[in-house]
Amino acid sequence: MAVNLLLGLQWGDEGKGKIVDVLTKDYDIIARFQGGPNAGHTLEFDGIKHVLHTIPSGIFHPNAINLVGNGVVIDPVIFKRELENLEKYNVDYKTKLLISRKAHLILPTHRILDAASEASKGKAKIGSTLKGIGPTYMDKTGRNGIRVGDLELNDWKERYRNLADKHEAMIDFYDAKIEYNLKELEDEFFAAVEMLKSLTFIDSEEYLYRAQKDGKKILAEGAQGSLLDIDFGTYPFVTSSNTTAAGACTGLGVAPNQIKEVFGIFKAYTTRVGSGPFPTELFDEVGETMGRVGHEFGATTGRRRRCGWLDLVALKYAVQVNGVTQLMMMKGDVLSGFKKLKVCTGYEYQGQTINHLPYNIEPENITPIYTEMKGWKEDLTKMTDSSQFPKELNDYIAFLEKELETPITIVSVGPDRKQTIHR
Ligand code: 2SA
Ligand code: MG
Repeated sequence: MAVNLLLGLQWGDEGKGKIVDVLTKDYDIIARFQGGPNAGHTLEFDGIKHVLHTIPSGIFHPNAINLVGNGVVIDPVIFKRELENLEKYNVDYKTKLLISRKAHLILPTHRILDAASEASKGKAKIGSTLKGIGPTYMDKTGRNGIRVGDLELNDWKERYRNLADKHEAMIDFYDAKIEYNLKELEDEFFAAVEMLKSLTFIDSEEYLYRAQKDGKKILAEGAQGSLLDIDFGTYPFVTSSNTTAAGACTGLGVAPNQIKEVFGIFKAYTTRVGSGPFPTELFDEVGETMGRVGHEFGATTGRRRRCGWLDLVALKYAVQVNGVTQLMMMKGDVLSGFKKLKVCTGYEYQGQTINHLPYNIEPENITPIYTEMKGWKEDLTKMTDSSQFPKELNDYIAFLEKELETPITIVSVGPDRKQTIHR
């Protein structure tokens, strides 16, 4: 049996959590492969909204195993809070949640370093979620990190001290005047580590290999989005992991030829939270309406998300880099009532029209070229079958499928599990 992969094709917040939750019934294992508590995956069912950060979005289903892979970075403090939240809903996480020994830990000083780095950049800041993601991946690639498996060793606290001391010197270097009480943060951290240690740590690449041999169905769940990928995103305004398909191989130990379907999720418009270029961003009432109707606020930080029209140049790039086999369109319901819809189908760049994503997409280099389409006025949120779709929505979908050369197999018409239409 192969591994299917689900990932976001824009700048995150496409609705990955919701779709993983919808698809979980067909899988035995849901596995996260990158990112960490910077993610905010929102699931809604039975009138309750749940936000997950590090825990895979299959956790609410009775049988699926949820795996936190080696590519993920874990903040024990936030993880503990997530677990406590699950207790309220009687989720048996002790048996359903497994953690890779090779996943790296976010230390309290990583969070402070993140804040200090951001403060030192002034206006050029990345707009990170301040969860310590960048500094933790720096320690991973710098070969200084502390991994989950280290918690099973006797000297891990010594290693912790050495690294935290080094971080303190680095924080001083930034001279960012950040106030913090390390003793308090460490007390909280060590308590959370104890809770983490009550969970099952595994060699996840071996576990997944055996699971595949046994015919188990595996779904790899991406976080953030393709345009935030450390290599292929809008660098430096990106996150510090590979959010694209290749990240599932390195973040889980799954071989490339084991990946079968690649589900690419996108919003019917575009949003971005944090700094960085966004060619189709709207600064007018239309963008404001998208944000208001779509409740576009960060699920982790509460920050307002920037909104704009769908950018097919960027989306095509993401489909290409990921080898997407099926598309899923989210939040089409938010566009109901717009008289005209615009879709960016090219960029004017250095006096030419181009259809690919160039090295530099800063607004001064790019003017989006739009194709206008007629909008639909019908409320989509109560629809249960694609036969109920208005003609204009069908035209929109058909246009995207043609441009992206990939079928759209799911159209989401609202945040609830039930508001999901298969085509
Ligand atoms: P970081 O914290 O180092 O990964 O930030 C680097 C950039 O990556 C962006 N980023 C995100 N963008 C969208 N959604 C994310 N998750 C949360 C959500 C974000 C939130 O689901 O809403 O609540 O604000 C996410 N995580 C990281 C980030 O904005 C930086 O541009
Ligand atoms: Mg999100």
